[in-house]
Amino acid sequence: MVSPKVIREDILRMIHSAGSGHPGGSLSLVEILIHLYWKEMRIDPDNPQWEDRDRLVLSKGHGAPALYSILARKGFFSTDKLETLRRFGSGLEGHPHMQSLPGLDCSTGSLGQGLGIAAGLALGLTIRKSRARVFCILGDGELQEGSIWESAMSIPALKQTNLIAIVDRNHVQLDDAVDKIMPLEPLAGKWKAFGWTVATCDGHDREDIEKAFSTVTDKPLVIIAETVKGKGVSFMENQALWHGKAPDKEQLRKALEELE
Ligand SMILES: Cc1ncc(C[n+]2csc(CCOP(=O)(O)OP(=O)(O)O)c2C)c(N)n1
Repeated sequence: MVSPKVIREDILRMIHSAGSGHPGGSLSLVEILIHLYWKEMRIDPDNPQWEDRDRLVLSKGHGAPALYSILARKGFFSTDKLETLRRFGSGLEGHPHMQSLPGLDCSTGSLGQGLGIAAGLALGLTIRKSRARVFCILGDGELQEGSIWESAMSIPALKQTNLIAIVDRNHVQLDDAVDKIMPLEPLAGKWKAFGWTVATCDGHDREDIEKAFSTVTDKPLVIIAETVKGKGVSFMENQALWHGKAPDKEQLRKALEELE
């Protein structure tokens, strides 16, 4: 299993080299993605189009650097490609573009759309009698999009238990705290009221994450993962400033030193 430190180093180096990107919401995703790709999902990096693979919809598409690092470390493509983030024609678009890179199951970036797309994918798999599951990662700021709640309503109504939603609850959105802009609490209560089973976990603690994913239920499962935006780099942690800003050379050096 890859170490979170390796993924965090990749994220920081990629965004530095691109000169733009989203470090905060990429760093908060690391342990969740490691769990998914190393413990949870049935995938085959040698056969990215395998029909019965589990799918991931990264609805908060700006977290792409974390996903690209995971896919490269998992063997979907060479790690040498990582430094081409956001370069024209590289395939590592600022937001995931599924036709440009192996291992991507969905193009995202426009917030609010991923849960509906995941519901469609899950329905298609059910119709084909596939055992594959669909995982959908949502940002907490993203939950302010009304379209999320249409899907949150329809997924339990259609008994789509082959779909698991994960909320990256890092409490900060683009330019301020989520709860200052539009409070979400009681967040677990909202999902429960819509017909979901809710599990919560520390989104940086691998055992706790594993426990949440093992929740046994006959309803669709949503995991609210408590995370820290910018996790691992002290000057980025909980700072909206680092939502969408690349570290310069000196900031990168400091950040990598901290990860050591
Ligand atoms: C429809 C839409 N509106 C606005 C944006 C611009 N935008 C990108 S990230 C972001 C904040 C998202 O906050 P959150 O979901 O909490 O992301 P995280 O903190 O996990 O990075 C916004 C407003 C977008 N990508 N799509």
